[in-house]
Amino acid sequence: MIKRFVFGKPFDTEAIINKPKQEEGNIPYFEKNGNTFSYEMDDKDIVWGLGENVRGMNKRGHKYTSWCSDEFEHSEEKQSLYGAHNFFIIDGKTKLGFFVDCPGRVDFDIGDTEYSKLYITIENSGFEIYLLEGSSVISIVKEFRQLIGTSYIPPKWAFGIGQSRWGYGSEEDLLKVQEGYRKNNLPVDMIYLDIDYMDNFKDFTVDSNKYRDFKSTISKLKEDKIRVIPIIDAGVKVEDGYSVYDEGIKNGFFCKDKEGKEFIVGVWPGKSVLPDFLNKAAARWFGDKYKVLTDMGIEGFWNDMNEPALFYSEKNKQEVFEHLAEYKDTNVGLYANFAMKDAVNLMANNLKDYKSFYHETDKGKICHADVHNLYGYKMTKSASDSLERILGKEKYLLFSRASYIGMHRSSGIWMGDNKSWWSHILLNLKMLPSLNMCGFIYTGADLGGFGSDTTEDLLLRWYALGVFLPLFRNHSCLGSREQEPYQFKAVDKFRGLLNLRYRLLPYLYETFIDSVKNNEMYGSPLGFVWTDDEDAKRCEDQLLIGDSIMIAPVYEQNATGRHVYLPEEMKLIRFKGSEIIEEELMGAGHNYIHCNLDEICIFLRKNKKLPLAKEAASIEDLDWKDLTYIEY
Ligand code: MIG
Repeated sequence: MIKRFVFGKPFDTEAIINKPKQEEGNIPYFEKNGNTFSYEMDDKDIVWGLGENVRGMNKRGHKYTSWCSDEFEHSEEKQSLYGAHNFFIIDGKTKLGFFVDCPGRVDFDIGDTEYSKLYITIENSGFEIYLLEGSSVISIVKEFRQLIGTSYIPPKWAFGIGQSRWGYGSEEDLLKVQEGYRKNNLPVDMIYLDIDYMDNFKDFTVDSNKYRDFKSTISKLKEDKIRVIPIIDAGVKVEDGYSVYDEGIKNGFFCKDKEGKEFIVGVWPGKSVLPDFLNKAAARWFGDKYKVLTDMGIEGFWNDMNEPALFYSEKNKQEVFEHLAEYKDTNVGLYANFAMKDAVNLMANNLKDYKSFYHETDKGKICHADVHNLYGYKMTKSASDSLERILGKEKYLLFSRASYIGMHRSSGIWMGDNKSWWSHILLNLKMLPSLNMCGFIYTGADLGGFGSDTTEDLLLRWYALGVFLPLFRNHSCLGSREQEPYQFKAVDKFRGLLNLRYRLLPYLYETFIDSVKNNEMYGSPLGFVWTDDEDAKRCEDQLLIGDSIMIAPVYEQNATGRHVYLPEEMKLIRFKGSEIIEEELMGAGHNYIHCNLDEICIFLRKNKKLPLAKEAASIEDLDWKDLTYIEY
């Protein structure tokens, strides 16, 4: 049962494709006080959802804010990451799904202020609320997913291994990665280009000092079955003579300030302007630019900095410097010291800036802050529309950093700037089901960690989770330790895990397609399946992948195994690299499982079978039909 309530005059986000008729009256179960809705939770209620966020699968005990943010430190106290995914499910005696469809800021206080109280506060005056009732969590997920429409399916090769690093810019860099993989007999399907390939960080340009002939480099790699996936940033460099800038100015396609002048911000190239993706003509124009690169053989992209992330705005920067000048000849004590630092740090992604520029929409001029959470979605939609026209449906790879529900229909997301921290293996595992609930199925994390220096053992353990994620990509930050698998002594161990990825792909791909087509979970908390098992419901470090297997990756450094909870009898399949070395039936209950750095333990459910392919050097080499089956 889905009920739709409308308040004020909402801006149509296009998150929902099948809108039920509008209800009159109050929202059942919830109390309304202004724009705050509250709900009384039972002690045992679990709250699942909210997509991309820190902390647990059970979101209870913290505050979250939907406000797409360039947040490079995913620590426990954070309340917002890059996505705005306003959907959650209360799982108790009463089971309720709740979705706030609103492109502005929304706050969720889930038992933080008061353990038994859930508060939702919406800043905009116009919004829609969907209340979903069902007999089980999974039935509510399915209802919701039907409401928001079918998720994106990338081409098959997008399920292969991807290697990325901020810093690869030149042809030499690409060829070095290719050689690193091929010489070490490591399978690979994609190499990513970060901002370094561009001429002065200008979108849709290629630095001619780094490539003799970009197109032929791309086709050379393609002959080796490797696709090159470049990044595109939201900000456009201010530079006369740069066609993207010139055309955008001529047509009025960039966001403007109150006075109607282009709003100038600072991003990679320094002074930049923001394409107005909420203006249909501007979006279409920007989307068409991707053709510059598809014409050179590119078939996939990642969209970045589209919260949009702002280093500063030109106007605010001036004010900050004036303010700082006041400290120059004064005695800077404790509070002045804080204020001085804050003045600089708060220049980035400043709310005042987000309130200072406007979009030209079908509904007239709208202040950015009121529609902030749609920017990345609409940027990525402009790209996916164009790529679908150029390459065709299911023929392009596309994922974005910022997102809103609705974007899941035409692209994926990655989980953003994690760190080479052990705790982030677990964080990324927990994010997967929350994202799946919101329709984001094609997703994955920067394996090895983006920020900080990784270690061999951390990368191996991360791969043991990554093997099961739809998007498999090793990515790291400029200046961090190089973390391609061939940089490590244990390259043989890495080879084993990478080979296992391809062996598992028939199962993983089928699971992926099934979750898209039937609105199922790809990675599911145990509590969605064993709904009356308290231990299963509280288990937050294991996942079901599809309906046949359970995974339980090791995420503690120096651990030689871990605790695993089995809600029912299962068959343990132990892989050493890509080979099975042990199969053992295990009874239900709490167990301790040993698992070496080069091993992966998969738990197969009763009456299910796991197909395994032969190893392959790339997706194109994979034989999807020549399978062996492990049965239980
Ligand atoms: O704020 O393009 O999340 O993957 O390597 C840094 C450079 C900008 C952030 C992305 C990251 C990427 C980096 N970008």
